Amino acid sequence: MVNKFILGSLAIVVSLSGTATNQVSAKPVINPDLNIEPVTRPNLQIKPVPLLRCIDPAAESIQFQVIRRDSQFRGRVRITGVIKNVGSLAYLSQPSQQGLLLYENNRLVKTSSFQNLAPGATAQISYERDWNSSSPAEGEFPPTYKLLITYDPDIRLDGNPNNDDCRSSNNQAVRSGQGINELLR
Ligand SMILES: [Ca+2]
Ligand SMILES: [Ca+2]
Repeated sequence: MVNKFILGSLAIVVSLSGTATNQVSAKPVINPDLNIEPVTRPNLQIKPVPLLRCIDPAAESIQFQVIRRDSQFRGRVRITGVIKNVGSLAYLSQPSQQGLLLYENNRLVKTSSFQNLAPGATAQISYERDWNSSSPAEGEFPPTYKLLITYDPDIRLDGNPNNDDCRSSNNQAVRSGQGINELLR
């Protein structure tokens, strides 16, 4: 029993030292056509790149879905805005300090709120309406949808660093309603 254990341990040590030897014995490859001396840098170390630790709710997508079809061109559609915390830290806040807005052209058609978002977690806002892809207002000149994340103006001064979005440039998404026409034709 003891001997087996010692043998097993020795095998692991031999195996590990073999791996280590392979790593440290790697030598720089020098092009023999070039008459240069290899540069020796014994103290050179590769430092790991620090991960960006960041709380980052972002407007991820605007999705279209036909929820009722009345004819080839007509139906009822759902427009859904999706946000996602694309950062590596959780978003932790109080209710009503942050919200979602969904615009159809310049008209605000839906508001919604969200609160806490773990890294990778999502929240949604949805709006439904009738649609006729053979009409001028929708088929020929479809409206544009815009999803916005909004915050209280004083959210950076509220004493809670866990609700401070590290990047505001990704808090908006825009998509043409032409995508709905492609579903109703
Ligand atoms: Ca804050
Ligand atoms: Ca953001």
